[in-house]
Amino acid sequence: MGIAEKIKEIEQEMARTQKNKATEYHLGLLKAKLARYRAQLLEPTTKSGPAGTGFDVQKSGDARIALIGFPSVGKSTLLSKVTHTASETAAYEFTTLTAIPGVIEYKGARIQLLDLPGIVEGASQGRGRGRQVVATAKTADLIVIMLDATKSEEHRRLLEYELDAVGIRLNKTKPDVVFKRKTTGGITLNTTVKLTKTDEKTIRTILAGYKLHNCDVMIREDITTDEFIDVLLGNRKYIPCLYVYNKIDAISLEQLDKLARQPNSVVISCEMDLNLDYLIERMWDELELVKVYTKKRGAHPDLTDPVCLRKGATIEDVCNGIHRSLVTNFRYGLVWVGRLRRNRASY
Ligand SMILES: Nc1nc2c(ncn2[C@@H]2O[C@H](COP(=O)(O)OP(=O)(O)OP(=O)(O)O)[C@@H](O)[C@H]2O)c(=O)[nH]1
Ligand SMILES: [Mg+2]
Repeated sequence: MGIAEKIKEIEQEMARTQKNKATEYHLGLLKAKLARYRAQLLEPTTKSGPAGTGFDVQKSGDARIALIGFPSVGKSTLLSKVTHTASETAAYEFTTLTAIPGVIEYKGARIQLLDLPGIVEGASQGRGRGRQVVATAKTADLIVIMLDATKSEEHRRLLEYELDAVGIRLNKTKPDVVFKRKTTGGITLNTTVKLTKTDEKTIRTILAGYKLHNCDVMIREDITTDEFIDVLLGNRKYIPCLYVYNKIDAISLEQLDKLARQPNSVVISCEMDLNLDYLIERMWDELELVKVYTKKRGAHPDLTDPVCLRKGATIEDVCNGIHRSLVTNFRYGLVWVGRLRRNRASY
């Protein structure tokens, strides 16, 4: 039996199993097993070539945004509208077969927008170029899930499932759990909050399932069983995500209103140039880039040429953004803070 079938079997068993106190333990085991098989699926196999690797497109600019969606939702149309992609005059007349980068220049930053082939259900398990697409998505600073506003909402769920299956967590923060392996001493399990979505027994079962008999675990958040498995596997990517509904020229006002009110969603029409400026603004906000202007003593800073960095960047990062050798001779810096950005959590 192949890994894909094994995964299917476990998923079916999980769907059959009623969720209650008595089965929680068994479900925990199944979840751990599932996570292991999914990890195996992404490992390279000699037969099907190098799996789990993305398209070979060099990262450039200050951040990367990946466009993920079913075929024909308008990903390539969007790329051609908002970026200066040279040659591909009518790339959207053909279905996209590889990753095509474009650059958005906005507020002094250069943002790479990656147009990717459309994915279909089963992408994470290697159908079509799907696996390569989802692997590329892992390298992005922001994922844009592009949807056809005229099509079913089911598509959104399917795409989320495919990304989840390869370890991408959308719009989530890393669970607040400290996990340390040890060589001896057994398991020390501490919690600072009451666990309502999982329990100690399930957690110990999962640890045993991974043959982790010596470790320190400190849980500081009311996590789920899945989140605990994420911590153990440690290779999860926590990436912000915007849901972009295209083709709003073809739906009713009521439908449009409903879509636009969903969290993390933007409605657009590439064809009619509706809301594209707002989309870029939202993408920029989600990336949470910090602009740093350097200046000479006694002079005004040059406000046209910022060094763009991720949120949480240090002065060392600023130095490295200017020149690799700068940091070795660096002694101190003066920092003026302009505007504090709004907090994502309160949004
Ligand atoms: N009505 C309408 N049609 C659109 C809009 N944007 C794109 N389309 C049409 O949708 C079709 C598919 O567009 P593409 O940009 O090629 O879609 P894609 O997502 O890149 O497709 P793949 O590369 O096959 O994955 C084209 O015929 C576009 O003209 C829009 O805003 N409204
Ligand atoms: Mg395309």
